[in-house]
Amino acid sequence: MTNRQIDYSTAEDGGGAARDERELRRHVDEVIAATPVTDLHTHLYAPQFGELNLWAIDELLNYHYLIAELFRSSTVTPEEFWGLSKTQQADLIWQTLFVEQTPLSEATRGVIAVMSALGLDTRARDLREAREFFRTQRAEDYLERVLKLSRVSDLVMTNDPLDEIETPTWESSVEIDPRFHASLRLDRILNGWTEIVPRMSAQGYQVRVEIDRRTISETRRFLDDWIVRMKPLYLGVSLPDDFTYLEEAPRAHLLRDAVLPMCREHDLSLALMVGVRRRVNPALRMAGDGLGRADVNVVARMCAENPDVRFLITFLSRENQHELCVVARKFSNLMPFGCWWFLNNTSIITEITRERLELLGTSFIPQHSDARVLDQLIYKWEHSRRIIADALYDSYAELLRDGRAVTRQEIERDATRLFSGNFRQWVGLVATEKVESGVVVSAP
Ligand code: HDL
Ligand code: ZN
Repeated sequence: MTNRQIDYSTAEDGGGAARDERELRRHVDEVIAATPVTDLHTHLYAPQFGELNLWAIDELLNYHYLIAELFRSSTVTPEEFWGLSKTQQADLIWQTLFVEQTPLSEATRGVIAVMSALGLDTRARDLREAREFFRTQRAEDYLERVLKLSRVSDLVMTNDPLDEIETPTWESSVEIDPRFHASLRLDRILNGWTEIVPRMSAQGYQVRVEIDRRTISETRRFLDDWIVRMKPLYLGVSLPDDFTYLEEAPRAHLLRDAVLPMCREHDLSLALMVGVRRRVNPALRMAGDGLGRADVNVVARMCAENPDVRFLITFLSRENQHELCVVARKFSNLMPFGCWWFLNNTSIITEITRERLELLGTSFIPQHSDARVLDQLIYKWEHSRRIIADALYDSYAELLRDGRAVTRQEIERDATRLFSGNFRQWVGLVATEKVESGVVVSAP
């Protein structure tokens, strides 16, 4: 890594007017490769959460993206698949998608990228070598190796205060790895109120299916207690494509009278992830969700009605992305983030990142991993860094053609803002690291 300060400023500034776009490309690639990431949305868990912390080849291959792809190429039915053990499922997925076929999808290429990064045979006929490798890994050493390879300095979990497997860890006094930050996920409350009332009641909160004043105050007490316990960086919820916020159903009532007041009281952002159509094919279980185009104006209305709340917003439909950029130009309390789920593919990340740079400059968060298995950080961030580097390079090259070069420091500033600064500032998380002259340094 060179520390040589290449000054791209124009001749009149006295700097060396390096017009060599190859030099520019090299500096962009070096900076993007070295810049630490704060991964704002994952389904990973700190090691302290035990069985919830998923890693290694059998978990990698049982990713629900791969399960959905399996059924397109296998005669095995979902019912038969769910009857197999996890290792049998992984063997079937490996044989079907990686041996009998060329792994060209984002999710299959991702497994290849992880295996390659770990020095494993990516053309193996079976999983014996991979399983033997992981059997010899100490969990804590492997965690450090994955965070180093992916250059993820911090990540945010998706935490559910009504998940009976997760809550005992929060209720114990165990110290959570400080690199794993919490977010408080509200899906069960906002999207499944009727079903969740008994479980909230069992936790000692006098809530009723019919939402009255007492239920609202008890829901706020529930949120208050879990915010104090989890110290989340934000509150989050996924919402269907037909979300309107105007409906009188529990969701809008709870959002308006319980959740948004809590955001204000605790100065917490609200992450809205809009456009999921749950259980399009229930037989596929977690792999059975789909998407739909949503109404971005609903989010615009929420930003307008709640100017004192900061929103983190992502949509699941490609068709909503340009609208989201335009709405973000209208509301400074809206931070667009990520290329979520079915958008997390090279062709679409490329399109979304470029239209965001063109419409928003660097005032957005380009990506989150949504990783469910620790090892996925390696490929999800390698793939996205490559694409973001291309988009940034082309933007700088355009700027150069328009008459202004960039310095190495400006590239580092922009990359730090995109990969961590925008998010950390939005949620009030003190910056810890940034890249300066090619070296990762602690931020002031
Ligand atoms: O609702 C969400 O947070 C989604 O990301 C779902 O968890 C989905 O199953 C997923 O893993 N997408 O990547
Ligand atoms: Zn997710």
